[in-house]
Amino acid sequence: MDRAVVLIKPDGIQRGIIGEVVKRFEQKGLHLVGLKMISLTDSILDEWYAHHKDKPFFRSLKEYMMQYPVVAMLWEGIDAAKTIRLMLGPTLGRTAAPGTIRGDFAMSQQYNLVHASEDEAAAKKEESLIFKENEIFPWEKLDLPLIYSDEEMK
Ligand code: 3AN
Repeated sequence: MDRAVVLIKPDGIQRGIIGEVVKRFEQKGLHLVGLKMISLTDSILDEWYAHHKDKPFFRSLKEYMMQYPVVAMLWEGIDAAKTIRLMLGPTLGRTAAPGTIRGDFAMSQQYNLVHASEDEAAAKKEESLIFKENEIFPWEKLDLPLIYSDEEMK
């Protein structure tokens, strides 16, 4: 199983969509192994958004991400990052298809409510920036054999 980090960003917290986001990933069959509220810091964000550090929006992106706390989640599943990013829709909310989270709730490029790790490598880095070992709970999810075939789980 792969993991992906999801953040409900400050605008998502203000818009009251925490339950909606968790509900969608749960009903999809993803497995929640970490969940907490956290205030992101300048140094976490420097690493988190290192790939954006030369962009003109870097400073305002960091200020926005520190304005209110975020809800951080760690989800497991086969191709977790890819699946979750499909469920989010593209970065620019107003171009996201209905049925996706951004398609249903977002209009903006910056205020696009939810972050998800881009791929497995990004997920590992983000997991280590946010979660301590004792904040991750790999509990046994009893319905996994109904979500994946034996072949897929090998
Ligand atoms: P995604 O959130 O879809 O992974 P990225 O990694 O390109 O997209 O961007 C990270 C965050 O940076 C976005 N969620 C958004 O808040 C912000 N962002 C991206 N592009 C812009 C932009 N052109 N202007 C302002 N903010 C942006």
